[in-house]
Amino acid sequence: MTGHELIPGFRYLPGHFDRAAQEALVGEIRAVAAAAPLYVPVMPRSGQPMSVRMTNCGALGWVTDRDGGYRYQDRHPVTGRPWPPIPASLMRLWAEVSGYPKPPQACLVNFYDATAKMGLHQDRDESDLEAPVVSVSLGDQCLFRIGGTARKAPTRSLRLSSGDVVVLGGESRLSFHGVDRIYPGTSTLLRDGGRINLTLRRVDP
Ligand code: MD3
Ligand code: FE
Repeated sequence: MTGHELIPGFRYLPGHFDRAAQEALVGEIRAVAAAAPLYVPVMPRSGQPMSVRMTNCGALGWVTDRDGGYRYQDRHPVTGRPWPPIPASLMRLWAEVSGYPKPPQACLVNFYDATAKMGLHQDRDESDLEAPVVSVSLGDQCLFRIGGTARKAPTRSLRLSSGDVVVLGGESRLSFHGVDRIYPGTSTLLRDGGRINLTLRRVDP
């Protein structure tokens, strides 16, 4: 994406994590998913399943279901147990790149298989919209798209690779964004392929 520096508050840190750090993160996320299994989220009202599988770590997790809608809650919706803690390496990442004084409360884990995608949306279920969102990509590359704060504003596309970090602060925090496609076979990090995206979030002011 050329000109992404023109979206105020958007920072792209390509290759922030080296291969060894990516492997360590995958191990930590596998442990999270062992305690808090990936599940299929469904859209409010329609009950349509999303193509991404999800789980969380941290005090709060982002969840969605037919009747309750989009929200943060302190329990896994299937097991009813608290979410496991955010790994220390991700707490350090937040301290290094967020520029925000309070720690993250939630880390949403999205798993994409070769056919999964995520439609254009805004993230606005957090009460604290001053805090940035910090994203980490692991595994196969994806085509990420980001626009403006109006759905109809023009968008730019960026191919995100394993180890890349994106910080969405300032005006970019309320930008519409999504994942148009996964590029299968573009990374050897995950034995069975696919892509993991981690988003660190502050929920309460
Ligand atoms: C721009 N995830 O979980 S990460 C999401 O790759 C989400 O799984 C995508 O959108 C993924 O909500 C994109 C990059 C990202 C994350 C949060 C943002 C971009 C953002 C919040 C505001 C603006
Ligand atoms: Fe999002």
